[in-house]
Formats: sequence, C-alpha cells, structure tokens
Amino acid sequence: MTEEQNNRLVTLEEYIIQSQNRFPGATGELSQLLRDIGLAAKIISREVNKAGITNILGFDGTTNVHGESVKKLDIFADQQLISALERSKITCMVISEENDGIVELKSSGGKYIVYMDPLDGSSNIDVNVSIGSIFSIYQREPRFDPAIREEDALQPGIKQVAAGYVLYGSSTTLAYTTGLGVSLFTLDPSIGEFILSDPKVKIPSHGCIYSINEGSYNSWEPGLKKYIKYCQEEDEESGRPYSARYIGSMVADIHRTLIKGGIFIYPHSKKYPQGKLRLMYECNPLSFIIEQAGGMATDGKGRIMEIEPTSIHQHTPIFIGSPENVTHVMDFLVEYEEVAP
Ligand code: AHM
Ligand code: MG
Repeated sequence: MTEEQNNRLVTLEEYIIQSQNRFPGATGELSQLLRDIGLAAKIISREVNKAGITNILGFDGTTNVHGESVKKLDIFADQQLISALERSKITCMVISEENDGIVELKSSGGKYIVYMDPLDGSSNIDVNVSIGSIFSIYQREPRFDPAIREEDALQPGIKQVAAGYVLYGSSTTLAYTTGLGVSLFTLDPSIGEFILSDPKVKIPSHGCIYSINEGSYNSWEPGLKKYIKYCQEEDEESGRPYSARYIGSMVADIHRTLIKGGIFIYPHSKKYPQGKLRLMYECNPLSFIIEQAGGMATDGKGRIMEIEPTSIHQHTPIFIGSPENVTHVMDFLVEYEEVAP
C-alpha cells in the first residue's frame, strides 16, 4: 500500500471520534462502549482464526440455557466481551445467550444495558464456516431504586441506542448503527485495526436470493410454502427462479442479504413453535441494522423492533431483508392465512 493510500484510511477509533464530534453535547460514553466491543472483537477474531490449531476448538461438555452444546470458543467470546464492557464501567448489566440470568457488572451504576450473542452460529465452528458476534445496546431508564432488575432490560427494539455485529468470515467485518445509517469496517490483520469500508451501506430494494432452512418445509404455514414455490418458479422478467443460499450462521446470512439484497427467513415450525432465533440478541439488533440500511424486518405480523418483550431469552419468527421481498412474503402470508376451525 502506498503512503498516500495509508493516509486516507479511517480506523474505527477515528471514525467513532469524528462521529461523536458532530454532536456537541455527546458525553463520549457510547463511543467508549463501541470501542470496547471493537477491541473484544479483534481478540475473538484472532482466536477464531487459530481455532483449528489450538485446543480451544470443540465442546467443553456443558450446555447453555437453551440446552444446546456449548463450545469453548463461545465461552471465550462471552468472557472477552463481558470483561471489555466491565473495563469501561458504563454498562450496568449484560444479557448473553450463554448466561441464564442477567450478568450484573461491577459498574452497577452504569447507564447502558448490553445484550449479546457472543458467538452466533457456533455449530459451524468445527467445519470452518463463518460465525459472528451480535450486540444490542439500550439505556437504563432512570429511576430512584438503584438495584439492577431484569425488567429494566425488557425494552422493545425501537429503544436500542446502538447495535451491530462482527462477522468472522473470509475477512473480519464489523457493522454498527447508532440510528444514523450503517457503517461497515474490515479488520486489517497486518495493523490490527478495523478500517472503514463503507460509511453508509444501503441494502438493495429488491434481491434475487432467498435464504431459509428448507428442511422444515413440511411444517411451514401455507403462505410461506406458496412464497418459496413462487421464488422457485421460472419468470425471466422478474429474475426468477431466485437463488437459494443458506449458511446456517445468521450473521453471515444477514451480511450477504445486506450487501446483495433478498430475504432471510426463520419461521415458526413444528420443532420451533415460536421460531428458533432470539428476539433480544439476534433479531432486534440485526433488524436495527437492516432497517437503518433501508430494509425491513417482521415476525410475519408486525415490525420486529416493536415487539414488547416479556422475557430476555424469548424467541421470534423473522422475515428480514430487502423491503420489496419482505413486503411480498407478507402479502403471501396474509393471502393464504390459515383460519382456525
Ligand atoms: P446459535 O445461536 O445456537 O448458534 O443458533 C442460531 C443459529 C443462527 O445463526 C442460524 O440462523 C440458525 O441457528 C440456524 O438454524 P438451523 O440449523 O435450524 O437452520
Ligand atoms: Mg445465536
């Protein structure tokens, strides 16, 4: 790289400071939080890249709160993120896929609540397929009682102050939003810095890719079956048949959807009556990102980010992606809605 090219690179640190300077009243606390997450992401990325050559790979013999097998890297990522958030003393509690209840931090007076899935798609670790970390940040509503309570964290997605993901793929990519569009960064391992790759990424308004685990086809609702058949039909004018792509790592599937457009669906089914994915640390943050890039995210009935949560680990179906594709699948769901006998 030439010296001139080097001088034009904007690091995550610089970008966060520049963005903060645009708001004269900003305290810098949220910026600090994003920097801490960025640092933890670099450490996780390093471990993910060498997973095959260290004994960190594989099951650690325990199960998480959902009864799933936990891999050592999940625990490593969980600990890295928690200790990064602990360092900056502005987060009062963390809710993580890997912990049953809330994790109260030493800085219990801190004003932020962080939800996270430290390593999403972890069943893909052993087969060298992309995985990711997801985070979602809320402010704690001010009140007199200083005790930390789980109810403080039960806020709808529209109240997120920031959210993002880190994708550990062929390169490590970080995407985040504070509600002013979505910025994308790529980790340059030679200098250990996230470099700005797109300050305002936009999702295509329509895409020719659908992404769903078709193994559960038989237990889908009629409208969804019809929509997927529609995607597979031949029609040159509308670019069909669409391509099917399903990685099985939500972060990777959403990242592709963000860049190339199309739709990602995880519906309810016989096996997962409420859907498999978690509202608070998978669907809300990724919906915030997709909406900020110009896309849409619904549970088949309404906007994901308007769901009033009743539990920190609750599940939801999700239809997310380019606005035209999401609107279209919703039309199918309504047209072929099953009427209770
Ligand atoms: P995880 O949090 O245990 O890794 O599970 C979530 C993952 C998502 O990344 C992905 O979209 C989904 O599970 C895939 O599920 P399935 O194998 O049922 O298609
Ligand atoms: Mg997950």
